[in-house]
Amino acid sequence: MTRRNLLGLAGGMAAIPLVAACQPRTDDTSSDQRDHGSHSDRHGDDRHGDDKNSTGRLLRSDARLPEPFTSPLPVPPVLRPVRTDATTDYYEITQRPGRAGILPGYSTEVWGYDGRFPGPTIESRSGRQVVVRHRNELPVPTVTHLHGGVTPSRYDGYPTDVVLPVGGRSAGSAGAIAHGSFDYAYPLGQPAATLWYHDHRMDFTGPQVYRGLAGFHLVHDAVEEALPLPRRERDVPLMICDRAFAADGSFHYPSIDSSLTGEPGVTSDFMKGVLGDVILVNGAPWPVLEVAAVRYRFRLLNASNARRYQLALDPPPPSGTAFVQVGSDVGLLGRPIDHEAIDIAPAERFDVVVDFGSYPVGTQVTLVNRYGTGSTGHVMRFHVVRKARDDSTVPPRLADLEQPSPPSTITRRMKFSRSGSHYETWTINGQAFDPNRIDAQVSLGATERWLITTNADHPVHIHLGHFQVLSRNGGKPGPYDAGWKDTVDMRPEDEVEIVVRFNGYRGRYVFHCHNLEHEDMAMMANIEVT
Ligand SMILES: [Cu+2]
Repeated sequence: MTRRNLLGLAGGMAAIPLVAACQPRTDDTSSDQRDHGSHSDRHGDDRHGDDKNSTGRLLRSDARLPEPFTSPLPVPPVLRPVRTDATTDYYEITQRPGRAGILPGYSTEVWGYDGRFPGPTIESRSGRQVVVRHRNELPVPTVTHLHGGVTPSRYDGYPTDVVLPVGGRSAGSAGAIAHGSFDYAYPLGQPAATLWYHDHRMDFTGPQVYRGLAGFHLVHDAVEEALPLPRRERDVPLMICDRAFAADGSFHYPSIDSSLTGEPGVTSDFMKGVLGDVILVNGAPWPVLEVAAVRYRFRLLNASNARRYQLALDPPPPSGTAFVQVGSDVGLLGRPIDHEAIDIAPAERFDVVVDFGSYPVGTQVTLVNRYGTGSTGHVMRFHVVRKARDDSTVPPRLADLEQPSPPSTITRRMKFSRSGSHYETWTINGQAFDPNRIDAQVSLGATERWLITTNADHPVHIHLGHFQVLSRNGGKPGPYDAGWKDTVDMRPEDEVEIVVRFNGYRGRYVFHCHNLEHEDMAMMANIEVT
């Protein structure tokens, strides 16, 4: 019997209505149970007060948690290249354990890029190649994926293409194995965008990202630089994620084997996803940022394993809209879009401008999460401390957005659901991930029309292929679907039609759910570009 079957018999039980009535109550969200034909197992109340807008289960911290809005917002340092030549910038990152003072009075071990969480930010220029030598000084194999990158297959971070720890022995991985370090080469022939890099190790992505393996990679280009958007210290990346902390201040995660060297996966009660009760921004709990009463550009990234957020400002600005969106996952929008609030699913990015100019000096503006309650209902705070000169604006036109012409018929259908004889695992079209099976054969340069359906909250992420949403549930795209994307937020029972283009490179790539617990439980499939 395989691990997934074992997990299934335990974890799948709750999905069978007759049995579920006898199960102990949990604070699982109920949303993904609709497709099992009965509502009798839905939990009417929620003892732990978490939201119904994420598929997952709340894990409570045992550590003493600080008052919110007491830590200053950290901004990850920008990494300097070790050398550059006419075409390429070369970087070196060592993945290693480090210590971080995340909660006051505690020291937390992180597994970080250069021992930091978040990792250092890489800033690069469209059209200039970047080579990052990743050295692995962690006790486990790792794989690094540049999320949103148009990258040759060998460097894309395929889940079995592991980098073994320095001095480590091969554990029989099925992929390409590097010993101690590997040079990831990124051509970056793509427009300005907020990309991010994170671990992608087969079966262990959830716990390895949770321990800290995530960082920003910003791409700039001439189109972006010609725009009068806020710059420098007024262009701030915000990595939002939730965590739980054990009594000793360590990250608390329900791994079956916390060494991450043996049995993969989480305990069966967390197979829907792990939700923490502490919201971190750039690694600090509910931080505060002092701002001038001017415009700021915030690159919002949801780096959570499973949590969705609805972000809003409290109080809302006295005039104007809270957020003016200027970019989506993989580039600038054609025109800005006003949002009073933003729904953001795991792995999505929203590049937004917030104008603090209409708030009186002295105002405390809280970035709230309307989908959370209690400790998860707020994210961070902006303190408007002074007036300042503001030369920035958001112009009515941002970039020339290509509108791909989709084929007239659906070329592929992808159903993301929990399935198997006892709903034992997360699958795509009923199948668990198999590195040896090609699920979609695509011609290089092809434009395809995909119809994606879901039974729970599944943020669907495609490697290599960027896409636009054509329709949502038979109607127009949703308010958060604009622009070129690599991840689409799908709610239970959603049906989303996309047009996706596979440009750049031949080879094998994955697409998967970016709820990392679902991904680790095999909700992933292969694309082969030929
Ligand atoms: Cu999922």
